[in-house]
Amino acid sequence: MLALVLLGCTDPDPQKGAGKAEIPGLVPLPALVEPGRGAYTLDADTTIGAEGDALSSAELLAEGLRASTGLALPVEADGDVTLVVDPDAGLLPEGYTLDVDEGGVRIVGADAAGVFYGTQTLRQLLSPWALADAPVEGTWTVPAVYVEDAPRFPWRGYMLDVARHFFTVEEVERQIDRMALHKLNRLHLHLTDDQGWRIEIKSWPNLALIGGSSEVGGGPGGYYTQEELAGLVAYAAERHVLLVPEIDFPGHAHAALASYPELNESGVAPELYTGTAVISTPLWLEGEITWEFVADVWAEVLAVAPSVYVHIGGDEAIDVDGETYAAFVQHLQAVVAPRTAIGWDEVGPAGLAPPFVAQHWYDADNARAAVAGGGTLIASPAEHAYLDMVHDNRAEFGQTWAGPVNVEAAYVWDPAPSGVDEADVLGVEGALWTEYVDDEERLELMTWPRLAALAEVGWTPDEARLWRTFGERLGWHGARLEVLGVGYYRSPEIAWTSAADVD
Ligand code: TNX
Repeated sequence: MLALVLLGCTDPDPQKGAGKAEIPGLVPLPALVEPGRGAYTLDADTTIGAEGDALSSAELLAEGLRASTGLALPVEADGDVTLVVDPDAGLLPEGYTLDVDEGGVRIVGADAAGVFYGTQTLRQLLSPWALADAPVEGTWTVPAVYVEDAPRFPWRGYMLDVARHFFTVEEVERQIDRMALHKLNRLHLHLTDDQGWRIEIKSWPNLALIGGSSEVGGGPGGYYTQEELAGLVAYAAERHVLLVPEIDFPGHAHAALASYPELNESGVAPELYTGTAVISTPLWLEGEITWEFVADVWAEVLAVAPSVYVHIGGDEAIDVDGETYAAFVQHLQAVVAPRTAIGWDEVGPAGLAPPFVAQHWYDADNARAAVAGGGTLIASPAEHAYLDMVHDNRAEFGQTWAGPVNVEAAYVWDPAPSGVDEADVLGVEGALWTEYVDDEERLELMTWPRLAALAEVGWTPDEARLWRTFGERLGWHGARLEVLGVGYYRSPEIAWTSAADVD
């Protein structure tokens, strides 16, 4: 059934038809969108119905819509907007159906995540102003439609490098909210690097106190207490986002070495590093203390972040010979077991035991080696998925080594590198490295709208994706980002709709 209707989605104008409701541009595009006739309008009497596993999505939906519409929208067992989890509805994992007619809205999810994604589609079917965080005048009409939807990939991620520049809990929470609207479900926090250590480790307190005391450019840096990180884990989980912590070893360890003299072969701690160039100081792998240190760090991180997947780093271990590197990343895999280890693509040929995941960023040979060794892939090829690359040649800052990466480059690509089956690809992740991203304004400018393009690569069936129609939908989506207060890059490729021009 799904496959049949998908064909309909390649029609350049699937959403138009005589007498049919006009459907606003949805991002990411659902697998199937069939416009109906008429509409349902939220009003003072509208109730939201949900029980059990659907309840938390109902509360979040109601909370958001109350803020913008000023309507009461009580959550009750039965409602005009009904949310139901039904594992027997024949839906794929994270999938949902959404049915709107003049009598109301019904969302059925395969699981709690499916219901949540149904509510995200519902938010996009309303006026962009429904996303406002304070009451606005508006018509809260939902066009009649039938949506049947499920993601292409289970991994739809965003990596934020909080090590080169630190971002506060509130700043990270705002990005989680935005991820959720785009049906993204993995927040990968790059917690350590040469320029900073951002997570409190109680058995090695100087990591945060010294290693967390600065950042690129010499600013004050910062770190998350374990309690704060646990709070972020919970905040993300409520929005069906899994927080995946990365502790990057054995390279990129300068901040750790600067925090403890005894972690250095010389017995002397180097100065903190605040430059933008990648230096990738490696751990002292011959030192017994290093192995104790690594075990202590991971024991505490694993206790705070319950994710099935954790990221062991493994990139750019310049100056570490291949054999030593392989033995060490294999050791890291054992340290984090039974969690599934993810490493940057250099772990591909390093003999990790399946199951493991390689995050492909640079070298497709490494990615192929990972798959040959029984691993799966997260696709983050720099020329499509690196959000620190300049958008275009007008950019005033950003990396250029794999760029520019414009919206089209972020949208038009295949997550499976040549020679790899899609079945071996877990999904897609946009990565924001922050050497040149020192505040939230720049963070948003680099992340959006490209992360919206990547979200669609990760969610929408490939047969239903078309660059031209995506551009049109994204133009409309710009009004949503604007209402949310996202300072996104006005890519010249897109005809942006201004929120002021829509009801
Ligand atoms: C490469 S990608 C790195 C990062 C830099 C980035 C800058 C990867 C695994 N390593 O350390 O921040 O390039 O674009």
